[in-house]
Amino acid sequence: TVRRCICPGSFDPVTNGHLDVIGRAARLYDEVTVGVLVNATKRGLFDLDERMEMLREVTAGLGRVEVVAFKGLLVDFCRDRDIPVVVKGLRAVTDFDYELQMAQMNHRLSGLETVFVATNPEYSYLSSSLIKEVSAYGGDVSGLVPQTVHARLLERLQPPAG
Ligand code: COD
Repeated sequence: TVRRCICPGSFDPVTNGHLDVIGRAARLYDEVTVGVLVNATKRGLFDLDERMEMLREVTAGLGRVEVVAFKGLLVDFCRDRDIPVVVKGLRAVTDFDYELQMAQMNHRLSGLETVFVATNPEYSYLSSSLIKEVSAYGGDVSGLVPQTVHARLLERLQPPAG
């Protein structure tokens, strides 16, 4: 049998921290679905298509990783696709409360299991929102996001010269 898992998130945009978790999930499971949340109320810096395009570019080399949008409850999406496990990265204690709540709720709703991987300390302070904030004020985030994301951030955030 094929062992499947999902790495869900907003990925606005994908960071090296996300990529670390996705890569490790790909080594633990036969197939990884990267589930990109369609959030109608929260407008991101990048629209859904851009977020998915960046994810596809940076996961292309991993194999057996598919990038799919989902809306509604994660448990419903996982039930439809026969995915029994969520893989999440735990960055620090600050993640713990919320992640534990979601894991317990998801388990209660459908029996969906959550597996946590301890994040690479090199990237454990990274979040998409911090990346956006730092680059918006001209800070250098190269090395913290994949090259293609870095290029798009510069293009998106810097006013054209002249
Ligand atoms: N290092 C390692 N892992 C990281 C890092 C990092 N630096 N940053 C983020 N991650 C991992 C974490 O596991 C994180 O949870 C995941 O990547 C996604 O991060 P984001 O910021 O892109 O995504 P979030 O936090 O906006 O995603 C939240 C979900 C989409 C997973 C959640 O809201 C959800 O499941 N929504 C669907 C609706 C639902 O079912 N709600 C009820 C939940 S009980």
